[in-house]
Amino acid sequence: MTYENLLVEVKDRIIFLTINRPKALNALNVQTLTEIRHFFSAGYQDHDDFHGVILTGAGDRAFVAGADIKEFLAVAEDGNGETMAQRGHEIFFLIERFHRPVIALVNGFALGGGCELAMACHLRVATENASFGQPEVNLGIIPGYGGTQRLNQYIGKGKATELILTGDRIDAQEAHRLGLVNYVLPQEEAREKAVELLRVIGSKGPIAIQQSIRAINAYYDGKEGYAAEAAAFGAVTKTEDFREGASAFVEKRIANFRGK
Ligand code: CO8
Repeated sequence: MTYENLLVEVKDRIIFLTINRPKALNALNVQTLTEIRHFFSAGYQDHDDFHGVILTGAGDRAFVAGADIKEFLAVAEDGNGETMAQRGHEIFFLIERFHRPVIALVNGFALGGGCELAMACHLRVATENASFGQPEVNLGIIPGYGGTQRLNQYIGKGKATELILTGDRIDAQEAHRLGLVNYVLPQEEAREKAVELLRVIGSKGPIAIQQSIRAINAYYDGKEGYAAEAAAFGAVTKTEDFREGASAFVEKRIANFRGK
């Protein structure tokens, strides 16, 4: 498969995977998600000769600013919000269950689906300008790519609930304090840190690494929460509030929600 929106660069046994839609702040459209799915399933699944993957966003403003709001407004109007969320879950599970460590190098906005993507990775290294949040409620929807499940895992139910219900954004230092990211560093040092982490991990027994990932994930493997999230996402995408919220974003105005 030829990638339109992903750049793949292999250097010293490390794969740099860059989401390359900087004009849309690397928002995840269907094409990009299809390519991510391909990379983590067909692309490199059977290769063992690399230490791991560093996943980042092109440019210096965003890791990923979320699902592509302009596109999913159209797609969700077909009435398949639940299926869209389920498809997203499957792709993010591929990352979480990948046989080599995947490090999110969060170099700017990690919002909505972008925060969820970073959380599906095994480790997160943030640059000082990074920010995180689940702003879906501003659009009249909820996190749909696992955010209601994974944010709890990293920062606990209380703070996760606050962030999801307010849609507030936090900066990299706060994300570090809460345990959402492993390191916060200036831009160049952040990249070096991610490389160094993969080199250290790459020097260990690959089977031990793979089995560690499998065992860590096993604790969090409950399917019910993800199914509930997909069903809830399907429900909210049927509301007028969702159309209002997403249209307000596209039209660059404040949404007027009416609870319908
Ligand atoms: N989708 C599509 N386009 C986007 C997105 C996005 N998520 N984010 C930014 N863009 C576009 C803008 O529309 C703009 O395009 P244009 O130049 O054509 O107007 C360009 O990127 C630059 O953005 P801004 O002009 O808005 O830049 P600012 O610096 O003023 O603001 C922000 C940066 C704060 C990041 C702002 O762009 C923003 O708030 N973006 C949206 C963030 C957001 O709400 N993310 C969550 C999206 S919903 C989601 O992720 C749900 C996930 C689960 C889905 C499950 C099933 C589908």
